[in-house]
Amino acid sequence: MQGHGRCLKLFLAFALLLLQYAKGGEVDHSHRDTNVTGRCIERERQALLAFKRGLVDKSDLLSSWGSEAQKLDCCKWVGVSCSNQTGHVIQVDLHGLYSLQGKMISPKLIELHYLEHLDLGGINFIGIPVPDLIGSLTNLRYLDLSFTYFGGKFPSQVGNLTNLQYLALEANNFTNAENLDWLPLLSSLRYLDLNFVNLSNVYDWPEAINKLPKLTNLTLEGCDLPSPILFTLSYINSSKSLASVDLSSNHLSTSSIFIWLSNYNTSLVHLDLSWNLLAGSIPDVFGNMRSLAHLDLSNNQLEGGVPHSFARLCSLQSLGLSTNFLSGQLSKFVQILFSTCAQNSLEILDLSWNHLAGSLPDLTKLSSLEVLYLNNNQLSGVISGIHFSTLSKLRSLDLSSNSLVLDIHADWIPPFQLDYINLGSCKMGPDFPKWLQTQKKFSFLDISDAKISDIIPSWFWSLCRNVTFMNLARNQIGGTLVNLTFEFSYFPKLRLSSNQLEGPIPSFLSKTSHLDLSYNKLSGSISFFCSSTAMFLGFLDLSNNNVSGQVPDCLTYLTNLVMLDLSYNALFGKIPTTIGSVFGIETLKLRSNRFVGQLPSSLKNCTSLKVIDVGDNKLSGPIPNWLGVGLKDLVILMLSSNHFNGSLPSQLCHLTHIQILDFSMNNISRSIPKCLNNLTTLAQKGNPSLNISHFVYMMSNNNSVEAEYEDDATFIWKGRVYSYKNTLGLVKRIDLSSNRLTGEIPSEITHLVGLVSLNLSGNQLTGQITPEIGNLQSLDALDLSRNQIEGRIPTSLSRIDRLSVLDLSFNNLSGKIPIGTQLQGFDPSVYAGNPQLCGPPLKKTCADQIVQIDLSNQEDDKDELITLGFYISMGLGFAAGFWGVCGTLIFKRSWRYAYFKFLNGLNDWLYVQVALIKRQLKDMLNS
Ligand SMILES: *[C@@H]1O[C@H](CO)[C@@H](O)[C@H](O)[C@H]1NC(C)=O
Ligand SMILES: *[C@@H]1O[C@H](CO)[C@@H](O)[C@H](O)[C@H]1NC(C)=O
Ligand SMILES: *[C@@H]1O[C@H](CO)[C@@H](O)[C@H](O)[C@H]1NC(C)=O
Ligand SMILES: *[C@@H]1O[C@H](CO)[C@@H](O)[C@H](O)[C@H]1NC(C)=O
Ligand SMILES: *[C@@H]1O[C@H](CO)[C@@H](O)[C@H](O)[C@H]1NC(C)=O
Ligand SMILES: CC(=O)N[C@H]1CO[C@H](CO)[C@@H](O)[C@@H]1O
Repeated sequence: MQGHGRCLKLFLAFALLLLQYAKGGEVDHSHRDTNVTGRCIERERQALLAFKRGLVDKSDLLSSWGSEAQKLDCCKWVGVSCSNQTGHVIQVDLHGLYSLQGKMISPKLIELHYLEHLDLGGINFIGIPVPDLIGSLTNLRYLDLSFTYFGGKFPSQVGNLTNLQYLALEANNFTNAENLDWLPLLSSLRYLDLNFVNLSNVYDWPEAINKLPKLTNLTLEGCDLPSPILFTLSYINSSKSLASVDLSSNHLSTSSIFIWLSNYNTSLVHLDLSWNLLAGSIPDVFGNMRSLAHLDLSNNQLEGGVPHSFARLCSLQSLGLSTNFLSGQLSKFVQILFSTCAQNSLEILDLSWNHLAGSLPDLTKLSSLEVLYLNNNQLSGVISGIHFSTLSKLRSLDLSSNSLVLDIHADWIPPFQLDYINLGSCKMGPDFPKWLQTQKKFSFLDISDAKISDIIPSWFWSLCRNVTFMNLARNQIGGTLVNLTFEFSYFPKLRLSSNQLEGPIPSFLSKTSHLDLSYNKLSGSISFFCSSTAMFLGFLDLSNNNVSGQVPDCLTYLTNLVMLDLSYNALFGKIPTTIGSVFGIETLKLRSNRFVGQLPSSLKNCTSLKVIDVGDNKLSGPIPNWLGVGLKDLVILMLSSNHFNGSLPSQLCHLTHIQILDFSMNNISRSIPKCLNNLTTLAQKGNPSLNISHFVYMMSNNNSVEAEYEDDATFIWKGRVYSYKNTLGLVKRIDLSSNRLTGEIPSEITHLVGLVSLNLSGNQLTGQITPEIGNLQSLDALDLSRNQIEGRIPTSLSRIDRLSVLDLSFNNLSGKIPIGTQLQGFDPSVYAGNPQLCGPPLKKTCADQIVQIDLSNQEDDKDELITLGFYISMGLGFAAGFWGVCGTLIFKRSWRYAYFKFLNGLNDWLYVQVALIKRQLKDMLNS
């Protein structure tokens, strides 16, 4: 939720624009006097026509602008208004005609000298600069160029428009404004919107604003505003009229901003400082803003509690303090806020995502409260119906992610009708909450993780007709999902995962946009989505159930599906060819079923696929070439534990985004392709994003909304089954183990410096381990066991500091195990089955008994982690014995690398001894 608010805001704005456009893109011109004819002045008509020629009007929105006889009166043209006295064009308002594009602005526009109102908001001028002539239209009182995507230099010529009262330049693509020196010239300005104009170099912006005596509304969202410098804060001449100030999404960090704002103590009504870097405690300054009705300080780094001065805010209607580091008892907050006057005015209180503790205090005085968000704090205690007894206006309630218990009498009749109910993680079981039956209007319901172990009552579903989101996950809700004959009004997002639901999946669930039924006991076939109502299904997770039968060949209905997970069920038969019609699919998981046959070739149409996991089935045939040709976006490809045969096609090397390639436990033969160095993601260290996330388009409330989901992947890692989600982006692995691969390990594999795990065990590989193996510096696990690899273990292997799992057993390796590193720290079994290997940690000594002591530091990169603290910790570690060392390493993971680096540097015989003792200790502990 955190951090998405802003995207949501932008998205909603965009959706609204679209909606307006969809409604015909018509502007309201009802105020225009349509009866007066023949007033249009020819020179101005020609200027307007020239202006039109500078636009691209594909949808013919300006069809009324023409030279034909019946169109002579330009005062009747769409968006044009003339003065009813002089006949001059005084207004051109094309706001909201979003399909218009601008190529240029005709210089003839200058003829519209009497123009007072120019609104081109939303016309895309694709980066051309604002022409200078704008500065000549000096009668302009209203200029709106927001969302016009003009580029070039900031148009400071608007400073010539001294009559301007309204100026909006939001969302253009100007280069940084160098100064606001032009601004004080606009002495009549009341409304100024420079949202998303880069003002990062304008340190004196508060001074420029102070010089506008009539300014009431100021919005500078996302301008990269620097904090004001104290000496630029002048109190003289400052405007006293500012009522609404939006400085959200900037870099404001110091208290100088509060000093500046205190100029406007008496006038401020609306103040938004959200998404800045404000730190420390909340200052007293707001308490002096007597008219303040809306205050938003959310998404900063504020600490402590609310100051006592807040008690003086008698007009406060909404207070947003979400996502800060506020702490203390919630009751203290409530006491201060509502001790006096605000208790009657406050409608919206958002204290979510802080560190507030204590129990829910008495809220009954807040009788005007409509929205209460206390989620994601550290609240505890028991809530009863009495807490809400007077809150008859409440419509949004979020208490989720605390440690609250809802102890509500079964007969409780709440005084409110909620629209938004989020009580996730509030314990309210074991019975299904009966009071929900009184709530007839909710569109959002989350009672996940609530310790409900009951059956969904029959009255429940009919209340859900209009939901857009419903989450009952992680309870013990049982029973069958009855096949109701109703349809959802919208296409809701439903999460019912991790419950005890049984029986077949009813067809009314097909009219959803997101359906998660994973981890239940559902059975029967999955034909419920064979219906045209499934067309908006974007996310479908049925994994870990008991559904069986064949996948019906009607995937053609799932035209918007992005994610399909049918893993861990009892499905069988072939993967239907209609999968090829799910063009937008990005994640396909069919793991652990009993699918047979080949991968359908229609899958190559699904060019958006990023994740394919069909592991643990009975699929057969060759690994198709088209995987590498058509599915270029693949990040994860898991075909393990099937019956695939043939060779590894060299086309796989085209998968430049691939991170996980798992073909283990098949019958793949021939050699490993040499072109592996083309797998560019694996050939890079690290990863810019930790997770692999996808956006799903969803329908809700007749609007489209995007939702996000993150991929996870489960596989065997160091001998255990692991699931990765939040850090999946860091997992880079190749697993070709347990096949019939032959030939040498291509040396190109050492280009894959991002690899974290490489498993080639259980094949028939020959040749030597390439001496460059040490290039794989990210490697955490290397398994080459059960092959026919010969020669010495390259010394470079000993320089992979992170290596924590190694298996070289059952090959034909020979010679001495390189000394001076953690290679001696591994259990001897990792070298077993190589009769000609010798040296520690093996008991077998080598023929040449001379132990080389190399004290030179091979690592030329210095490492700050090897600090005094590290040595001390090491010392303590050794003092405390083996577990002390381990404790240190487990405690601070980054130190583990430092530790191994340190040992590499040390690189002497002594260490070998220590390693041996350590291993013996370990053996002792294990036995
Ligand atoms: C003409 O303009 C005046 C002032 O702008 C306005 O009061 C009047 O209603 C207008 N007349 C018509 C017929 O629109
Ligand atoms: C702006 O005003 C100044 C001074 O009146 C004038 O010299 C300049 O030409 C004007 N610029 C534009 C673009 O009209
Ligand atoms: C904005 O300008 C930059 C640099 O001039 C350009 O790369 C970018 O594509 C422009 N964006 C839009 C939306 O025009
Ligand atoms: C200016 O701010 C006031 C106070 O917040 C608000 O009521 C008004 O709608 C704003 N005006 C515009 C044009 O946005
Ligand atoms: C669903 O919405 C419709 C239309 O807004 C309304 O008439 C109906 O009462 C609502 N039903 C429920 C259960 O909320
Ligand atoms: C007085 C006059 O011209 N009235 C006209 C105003 O416009 C409407 C609709 O265009 C006509 O129906 C009236 O006759």
